[in-house]
Amino acid sequence: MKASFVVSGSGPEHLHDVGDAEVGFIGRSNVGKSSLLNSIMGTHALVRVSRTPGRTRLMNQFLWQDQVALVDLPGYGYAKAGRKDLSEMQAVLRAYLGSHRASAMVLLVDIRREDVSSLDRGVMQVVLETSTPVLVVCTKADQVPKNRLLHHVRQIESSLDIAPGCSLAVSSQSGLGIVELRKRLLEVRKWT
Ligand SMILES: Nc1nc2c(ncn2[C@@H]2O[C@H](COP(=O)(O)OP(=O)(O)OP(=O)(O)O)[C@@H](O)[C@H]2O)c(=O)[nH]1
Ligand SMILES: [Mg+2]
Repeated sequence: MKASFVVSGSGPEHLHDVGDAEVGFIGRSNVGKSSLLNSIMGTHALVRVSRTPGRTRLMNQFLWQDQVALVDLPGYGYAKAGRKDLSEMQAVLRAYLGSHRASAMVLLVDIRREDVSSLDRGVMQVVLETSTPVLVVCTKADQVPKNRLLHHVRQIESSLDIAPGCSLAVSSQSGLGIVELRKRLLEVRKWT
């Protein structure tokens, strides 16, 4: 596995043209974006995992396998950050999508939240408006009993209005779904 940090920036104009494709990772603060990026890339500390939520303020770009650029976008919905944080995040997301850098997006939702938040639905809508392909990834799958996993996944799919079977359950802790996610990311140009 090969991975490197490329650059940090407040907007898409700071990112570099590296690899054959780019994928943006978005989700609520504390959902496990940075941990997932480390798991995908097989690194432990390349992406900083926050002890306090809401810390990733910048876009952080990584290059994985010399092929795919992965961008850790700022998290949203951290209660203490308030409304300003939300509108800032939406502006950042719109700017990122508007730059047409991303071949696709990965939207992360916590698998324990069967009914996803209106924030996640809002983000999904913004992404779909730009016709960017999106994969919904249900994080922290180690936190629900195995026999409840599918139920949670189906609930999330239904509350985001996506077809059953279109999301992927993962765990950075147990490694569940990581091999499948890597496989999909390497063929991201085929996503629809
Ligand atoms: N049980 C479990 N905990 C996880 C998993 N992934 C992340 N966490 C924990 O969730 C917390 C947040 O993880 P991060 O990866 O920093 O989340 P983030 O989405 O990058 O957060 P921000 O950058 O603050 O928006 C940390 O305490 C992680 O250890 C997982 O798969 N399972
Ligand atoms: Mg983070």
